[in-house]
Amino acid sequence: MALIPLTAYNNSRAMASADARTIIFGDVHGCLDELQDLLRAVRATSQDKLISVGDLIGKGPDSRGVLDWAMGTPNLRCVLGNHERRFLSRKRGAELPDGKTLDAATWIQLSGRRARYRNFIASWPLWIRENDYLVLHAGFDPGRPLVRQSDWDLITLRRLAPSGEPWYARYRGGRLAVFGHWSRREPVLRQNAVGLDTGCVYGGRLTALVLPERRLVSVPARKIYRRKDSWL
Ligand SMILES: [Mn+2]
Repeated sequence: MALIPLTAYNNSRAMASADARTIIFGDVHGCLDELQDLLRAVRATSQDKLISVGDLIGKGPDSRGVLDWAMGTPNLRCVLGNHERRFLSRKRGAELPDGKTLDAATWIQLSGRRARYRNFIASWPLWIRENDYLVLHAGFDPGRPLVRQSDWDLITLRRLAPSGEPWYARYRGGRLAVFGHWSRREPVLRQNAVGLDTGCVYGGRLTALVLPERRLVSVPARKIYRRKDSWL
């Protein structure tokens, strides 16, 4: 499949455009410094539409700061990630299908304002669909419409059973699907799908897709916040 004609990792050419832009960014995981670096690199303004692919929180150094920023940013929309789902479920007897819960350090970072954060996150949708793009956290089975996907797949799916293929390899839709969740050293770039999780919390990069020009912008992690033994 042909690649999208993107100018990858070109941070120096951020264009000041009078037209409304949509800036979709990858999994932040509490990396507030890098999020601010990224917003500077794309020269984000209050006129831009900002969209998070989810997993603003979890694993990283400052999930509280990221959520406070999000709550104070009216031009931001977010889809739900599995780490937000863990946060919403973190109470006795509310185990998720993967048996995982929000990491203890993040839970502590959010102390004192958890009810406010919970109310905020509870309003996030599982996907955002516009004419030209679809944003979701992880993936879906392209053989079924979005409304017939399980919530769990939308926030965790990477590969299709039984083939084991990445879900986006089967996606034939014309609408650009933008997702996160599957961290890789390089973004997934396909004609109709872009994966933005470039593993910032693992010492990789935080990456955004700027629409309509389909330009990628990324900034490096300032440090390795979480070790990961192997990643693609
Ligand atoms: Mn995730």
